[in-house]
Amino acid sequence: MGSVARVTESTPLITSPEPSVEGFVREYLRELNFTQGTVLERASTNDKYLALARTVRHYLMSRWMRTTNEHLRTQPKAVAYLSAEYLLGRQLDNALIAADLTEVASEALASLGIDLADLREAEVEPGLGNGGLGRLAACFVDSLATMSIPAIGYGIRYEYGIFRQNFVDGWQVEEPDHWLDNGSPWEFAHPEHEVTVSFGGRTETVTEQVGDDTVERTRWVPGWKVLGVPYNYMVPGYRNGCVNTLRLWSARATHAFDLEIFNYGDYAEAVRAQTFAENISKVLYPEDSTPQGKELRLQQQYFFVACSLRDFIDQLLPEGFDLHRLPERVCFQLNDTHPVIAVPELMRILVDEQGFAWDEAWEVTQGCFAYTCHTLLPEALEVWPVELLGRLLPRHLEIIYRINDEFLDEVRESSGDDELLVRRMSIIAEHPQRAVRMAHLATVAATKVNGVAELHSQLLRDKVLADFARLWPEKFTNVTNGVTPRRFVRLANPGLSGLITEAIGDGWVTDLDRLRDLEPMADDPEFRRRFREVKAANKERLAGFLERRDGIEIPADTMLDVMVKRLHEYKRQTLKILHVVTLYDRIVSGRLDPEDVVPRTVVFGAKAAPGYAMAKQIIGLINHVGSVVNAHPEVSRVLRVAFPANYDVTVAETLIPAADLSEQISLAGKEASGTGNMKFALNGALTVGTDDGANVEIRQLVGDDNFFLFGLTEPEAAAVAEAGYRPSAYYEENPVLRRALDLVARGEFSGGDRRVFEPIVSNLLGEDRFMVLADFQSYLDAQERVETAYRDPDAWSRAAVLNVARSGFFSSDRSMRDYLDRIWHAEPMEA
Ligand code: RUG
Repeated sequence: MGSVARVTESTPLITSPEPSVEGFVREYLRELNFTQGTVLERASTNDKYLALARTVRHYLMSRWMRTTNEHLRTQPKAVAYLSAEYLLGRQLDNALIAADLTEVASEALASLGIDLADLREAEVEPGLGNGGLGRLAACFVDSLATMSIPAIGYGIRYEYGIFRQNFVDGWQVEEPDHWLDNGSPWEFAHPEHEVTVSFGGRTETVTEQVGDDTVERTRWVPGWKVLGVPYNYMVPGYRNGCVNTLRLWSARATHAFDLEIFNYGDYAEAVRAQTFAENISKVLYPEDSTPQGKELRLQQQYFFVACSLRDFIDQLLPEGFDLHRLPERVCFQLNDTHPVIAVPELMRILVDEQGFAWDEAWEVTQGCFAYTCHTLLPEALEVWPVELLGRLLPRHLEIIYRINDEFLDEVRESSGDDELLVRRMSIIAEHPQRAVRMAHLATVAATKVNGVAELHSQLLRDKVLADFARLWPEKFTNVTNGVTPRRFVRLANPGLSGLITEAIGDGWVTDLDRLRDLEPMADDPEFRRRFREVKAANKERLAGFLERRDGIEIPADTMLDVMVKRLHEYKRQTLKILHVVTLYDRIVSGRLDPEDVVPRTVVFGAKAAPGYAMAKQIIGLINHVGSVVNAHPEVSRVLRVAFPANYDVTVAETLIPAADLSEQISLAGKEASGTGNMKFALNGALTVGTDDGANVEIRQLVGDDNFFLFGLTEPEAAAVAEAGYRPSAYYEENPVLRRALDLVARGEFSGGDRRVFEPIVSNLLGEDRFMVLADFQSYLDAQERVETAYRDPDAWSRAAVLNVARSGFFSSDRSMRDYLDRIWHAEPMEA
């Protein structure tokens, strides 16, 4: 514990260069020649990009070192964000704006005949997350740095991030994501800080003499070990002198293990052992909301939290730190259930290694953890079979059992031995197999439990974790998600950023509430005209991007209707595609004159988990409908469908600023929050949405007139389900719905083959768990209102400007303030 050298103010630091064009050219050529080992004339685009990334690093480096030293020296209370996913997006532009270096770099490169825009395109984004949860973690670390909060992000350096999606005949095909292949200039490996992580084996009881007393202690005798090597990434705050650290762990075989096997001359076995160990950080699990019980995934979870706790204690605390005071120094924020195994790990460290009494250790542990739940779907709450957890982490299972025993005693005491309640709340589930409920463990251990939007937090309290909320009402709180305005407005939408800054100054970039000052501009015709110009230019930019990247042509002058998010039945991409089918059907059957249709381009972006068959079917349906619609001479004049493959942060940054209409159409009570919904509103798209997740707050803030609400509310949906939902009744009663579903069933979009989309049709008619059919008519009605509104460009852009002006609440800086006030109680460092 506490192996940190004492840090004093006088620790010498190299100072980063002052930004100037000549200076930048010098630094750049030095990187190109000395580090990249090439000359300008022979340098590939990748060489030039790598040299640029390294040059930009120079300008942030002394801030990073200073921030790190200040944290070590002053030992403030820190936030340690534990997350299995970080969906970072490209780093170059973010680093450039943080260091206020974009113009200098662009000019310097131009003087060497290089276009900055070309080098941007060379960067491969690290896709170390599946979707909203991972992107949220990336927004949060950005905001923490921008607000000078002492914080460290901990996670896994997956060698392969989220798969690359390709379409073959309209069906999703997954390919590995070789994101590290061309070099990764933003990371710093620190093998000297490697951590040993143990697995397997057994536990034993040993007797120790402590003074005059003989005490019995449990000891873990592990079966095998791996090493965790940390890679540090800079997390630069926006022009505030603070650069925090994101520390991602990579698994390696232990040296001793290798050597022993080598000594026996078994090279193949040594390589096998190495592969086995390194598999732990090989791939990101591609599930989102539907985790499958994979042993490797549990290994990953334990691996990264064991490394992170060890690292925090050994590297960030001073020599001899009294761990009783750990809650004064850190809050470990558990991002979903993935890192929850950190709870028994801290108990193990305190009890087994540090000799704490159980109660003392539990008090410290409870003071150090907080838990964020991100779901309402029961299948997304992780459970680990006792057999697996006991085999992989035998000591941790014992600790979990003891935590559970003591917790259930408390439940019995407070409930008068209500055994049904005890069974419901137990950390151990008995059916269908004995398993550890990680959400229960997290809730029992955490000082606070939060949901990610008001409605979500309320449903956690009232439904998912209701028994716990009754026992500990004060434990439950809400922190509505947010998104970083730096990446998703300032960087992604330079046109709008310029317009806003011209109107109200640039303070909004770090104080997004200031967007309120734009409200009067909504009534200024000239401002609205310029706002429309920006939107039109963003559509042109998108059209160029899709043509270059995917060979997809979209008209740049139609209403841009966008649905981008993971493919999941609860998110209801099916509802959107049924709307497209309905428009197609009306035009083809002559019931709707194309002249009366507001021309629109519907853009989808979505990856399906590779093992999620229905999601992949839906992707196939969207692409097949798209092909037929786009090929139809009359229909395609007013309706186009585009589905660029491999939706990622980079695509989002071009797509969202161009959107007119944001599709947020999940069944109410199923989407925890959503964060895409916030990005669209901030970029001046109007939402067509249900009363779900953060849509509720968006609508409240932007106003009913500037939002297209439809669909059942959560209590209504619950009542329909309670009464026995019969989707076929909607089909029978609604001829428009019937025609749309019949077209799909008849094979209109599958070359006449009825079998292709039969699983979708029969699922909708038979079960329809997410009530697509129940909400269909209401959705069509909302789309009619959308069309009417869009016909009046002036009124539409007024509503769009109001969306921007009233969405400042959705900054992740505000989310951080809420976490600080309600959960973390940490303070910013002085600039
Ligand atoms: O599905 C949720 C989104 O509603 C939410 O906005 C996001 C961030 O809070 O997290 C998503 N999520 C949930 N991703 N994985 C899970 C599984 O628990």
